[in-house]
Amino acid sequence: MSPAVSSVPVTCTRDCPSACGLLAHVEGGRVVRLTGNPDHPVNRGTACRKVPAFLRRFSSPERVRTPLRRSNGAFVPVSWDEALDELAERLKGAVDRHGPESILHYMGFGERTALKIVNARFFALLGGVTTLAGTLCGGTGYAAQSLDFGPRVSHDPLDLANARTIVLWGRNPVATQPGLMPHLREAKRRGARLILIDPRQSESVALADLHLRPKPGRDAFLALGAAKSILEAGWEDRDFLANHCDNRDAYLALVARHSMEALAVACDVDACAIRELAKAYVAGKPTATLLGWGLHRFTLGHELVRAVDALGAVSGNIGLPGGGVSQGFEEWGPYDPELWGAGLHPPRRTFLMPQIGREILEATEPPIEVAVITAANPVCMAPDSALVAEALDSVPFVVDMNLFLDDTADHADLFLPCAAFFEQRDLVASFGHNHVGPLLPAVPPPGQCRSQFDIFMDLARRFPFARDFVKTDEAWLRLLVRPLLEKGVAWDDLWRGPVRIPDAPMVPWRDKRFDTPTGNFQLMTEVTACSDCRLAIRYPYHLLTPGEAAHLCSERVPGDHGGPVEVAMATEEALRLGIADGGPARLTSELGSLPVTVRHDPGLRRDVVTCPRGGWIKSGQGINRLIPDLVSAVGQGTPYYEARVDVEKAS
Ligand SMILES: Nc1nc2c(c(=O)[nH]1)N[C@H]1C(S)=C(S)[C@@H](COP(=O)(O)OP(=O)(O)OC[C@H]3O[C@@H](n4cnc5c(=O)[nH]c(N)nc54)[C@H](O)[C@@H]3O)O[C@H]1N2
Ligand SMILES: Nc1nc2c(c(=O)[nH]1)N[C@H]1C(S)=C(S)[C@@H](COP(=O)(O)OP(=O)(O)OC[C@H]3O[C@@H](n4cnc5c(=O)[nH]c(N)nc54)[C@H](O)[C@@H]3O)O[C@H]1N2
Ligand SMILES: [Mo]
Repeated sequence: MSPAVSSVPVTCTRDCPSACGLLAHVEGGRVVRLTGNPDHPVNRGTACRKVPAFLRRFSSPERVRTPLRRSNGAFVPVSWDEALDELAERLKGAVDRHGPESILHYMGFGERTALKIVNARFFALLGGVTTLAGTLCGGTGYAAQSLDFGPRVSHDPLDLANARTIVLWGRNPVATQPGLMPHLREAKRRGARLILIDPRQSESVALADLHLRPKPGRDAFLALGAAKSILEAGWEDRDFLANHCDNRDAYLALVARHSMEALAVACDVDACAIRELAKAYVAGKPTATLLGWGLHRFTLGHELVRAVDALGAVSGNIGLPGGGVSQGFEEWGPYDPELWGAGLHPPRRTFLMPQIGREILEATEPPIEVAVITAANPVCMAPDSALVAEALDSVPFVVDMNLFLDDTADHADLFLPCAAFFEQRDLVASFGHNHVGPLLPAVPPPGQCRSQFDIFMDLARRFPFARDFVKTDEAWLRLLVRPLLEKGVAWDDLWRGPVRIPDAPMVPWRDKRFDTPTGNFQLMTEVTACSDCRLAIRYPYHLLTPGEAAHLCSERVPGDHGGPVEVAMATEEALRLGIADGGPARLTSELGSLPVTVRHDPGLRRDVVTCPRGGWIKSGQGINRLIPDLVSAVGQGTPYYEARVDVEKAS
């Protein structure tokens, strides 16, 4: 018999770089509290404000507890056997009649644990279905950093202990990576200086000794300006530039081509502040730059990232403990690449995630017959939501695996209710640090909910490849973690608490040998001239839609929506338009318009309006109805923050 009271080590699987170690406190067969695991070296016992809300969310009446099949427009409960028999039939029928590429597997970011790799393998075994290329999240920055350094590697967040200056560049950890806070607070206590670069006064301004507010999408000019200032003062790292970089002359020519005044105008930060930033990169060394996901969301996002990488190089912060230009980590990096590499995605058709709506609608050879959506809410979160909804409605059979009936569920034919994170066994790596944490089933899933792993194993029993594929979670996990075991991690240790990936560097590129074709760091050589486009005249405001502290993307329930989208606008700009604080307005883009409430923000730039991402369409929000489905020039990312809008007072 298990004790009536226990605490089980688990790891948060929300789509957040923190991937915090948590303890699930179980009493009377229920998780009564989730708290930070004091043994986790990154979050160190802390837990963010969303954690108690998750607990309420997972036991809320809105959570779906039985499989649902749409019948005459409405969902009705069905048994698992009915649900999986029909799904198997549909999948087999699609393969037989139209080939495996008539099936789309849309894998979202709701959970990227180790066993999700096995779910994806199911589709590879069907013969290789249509999968996704590109990303709604961090593809641009990954691709940009990989051009400069070779495949992206970041400083371990524990290396922040060595930094004298920390630059949060387009990143907002107070809201979006609370698990990093112990390290930022400790750095501040030690006297480290913190600089925030963000067009808005984000929550992280509370940490900042200096806040620069560039015009959105213009950070490349700011970074070039800081580099120019360093070069003019003769403070550059000459050894690094001469011996470890390619393109030095072209980069220096690029910097020389622009006057400081022109650069200051281009990013709309005054030259004095740019010089102060330059000084922080040199006199304040080691300077750790944490690039955020805010920089990815531009068509030319790669230039922003590469210009900051180059600033790190010029200032001598690359390969330096406490320095570096860091961005993220690979969530599947610790697992066996034989299982998640090429074999996972045989060379078959891919659809661009940033343009998923039009990709589905335009597909002819073959058209999509079955779409299986796992841990995602694309109707709400992908750009041009109306087109995504239309696309799903054109697919004969849409399956949604989730916990809640969100905007995407409205377009599904079959809904399969999944387990929450502490109701299953799995392993969790992070896109924000180097630790792998355990997930143990603190309690069983409620009602008929099942883990996605379980669902795919049961589904696979209906296919001829079952013999090799159907295994226990433990058997699959042992295969997945082979590289960790080979590096000396003990299997049992993986289940006791967080384990550091043994060969993950604390300080990458210390030897100044880079993973590029020449072994040198690649300095950028071009920045696209900025000229405001035609759209800017009709739609004068940049629309930024960052994450909000209270919710993780669209993970909310209808009751969390307090009315229309709340848009922040510079106070003087709102007053100019005659819109009172809390007053109604219309937000209009080239795609349409939305009723909103305007909140005055004295700290915001006048050319920017912002609102959080993630509010549901059916609760009167759905900001992605206004955001066009562009693709970034490098890395197939999604330039959400390229969206332009107008604001008008509503009566
Ligand atoms: N609470 C909470 N946590 C989250 C999320 C959430 O929705 N809520 N989302 C999760 C996900 S999916 C991700 S990818 C991460 C993202 O985490 P972050 O890296 O923090 O990304 P964002 O919130 O998109 O944007 C960060 C900041 O970039 C700023 N920004 C926008 N445009 C520019 C620009 O041109 N230049 C500069 N310098 N800054 C700019 C925005 O104003 C914003 O404050 O957070 C994760 N964590
Ligand atoms: N306007 C705008 N839109 C954006 C962005 C932006 O900056 N601006 N940022 C984008 C970013 S960074 C991201 S990452 C994407 C996110 O895009 P999505 O991944 O589509 O969106 P989420 O809201 O994170 O949805 C995750 C879903 O997974 C479900 N889920 C959670 N845990 C589990 C589980 O264990 N099993 C299953 N089956 N489901 C589970 C949740 O209930 C939720 O519905 O959105 C993007 N959308
Ligand atoms: Mo993301």
